[in-house]
Amino acid sequence: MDKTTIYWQLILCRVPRFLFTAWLAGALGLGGVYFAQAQEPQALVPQAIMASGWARPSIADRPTVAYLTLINRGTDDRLLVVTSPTSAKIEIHSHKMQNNIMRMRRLDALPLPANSTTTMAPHGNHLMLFGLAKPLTENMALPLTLYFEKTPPLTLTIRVQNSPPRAQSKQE
Ligand SMILES: [Cu+2]
Repeated sequence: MDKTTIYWQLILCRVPRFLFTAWLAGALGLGGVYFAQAQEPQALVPQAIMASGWARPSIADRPTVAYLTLINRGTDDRLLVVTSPTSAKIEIHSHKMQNNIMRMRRLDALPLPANSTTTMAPHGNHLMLFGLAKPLTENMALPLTLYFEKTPPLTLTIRVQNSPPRAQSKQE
């Protein structure tokens, strides 16, 4: 075995391994760029948000409350506006204890983190329905349209009932 053969063996054993590592790193790097580019348009694709809920009967036409459960299987989003033909104005409220007093505060938006379920419930976040066209009575169907920051609007019908439903109404 002459010196040249040993030299080439070294080249073949060491250098290609180094080159392979460099190529792999480059390929992964390029792959990352490729996937980032490939994934970007997906943000424009509608994300799946499902909603269900219930509303409390109103006392005459006084404001009443509704509670939604929102399942976000897409990316981070926010609930911005809720409308209903039965209500002149709907606000998203938080409900917190402050100095032993329950306080409601209007929220500009309700965060809906990616891959999570956001639940409104008594003594927590809720919808406040103002200016009812007619009193809400038990078993009445209440249509709602939800407007999100990213996801297209979602219309659903929730039921008016005195207590939380066991099986909540499904998205339409
Ligand atoms: Cu409220």
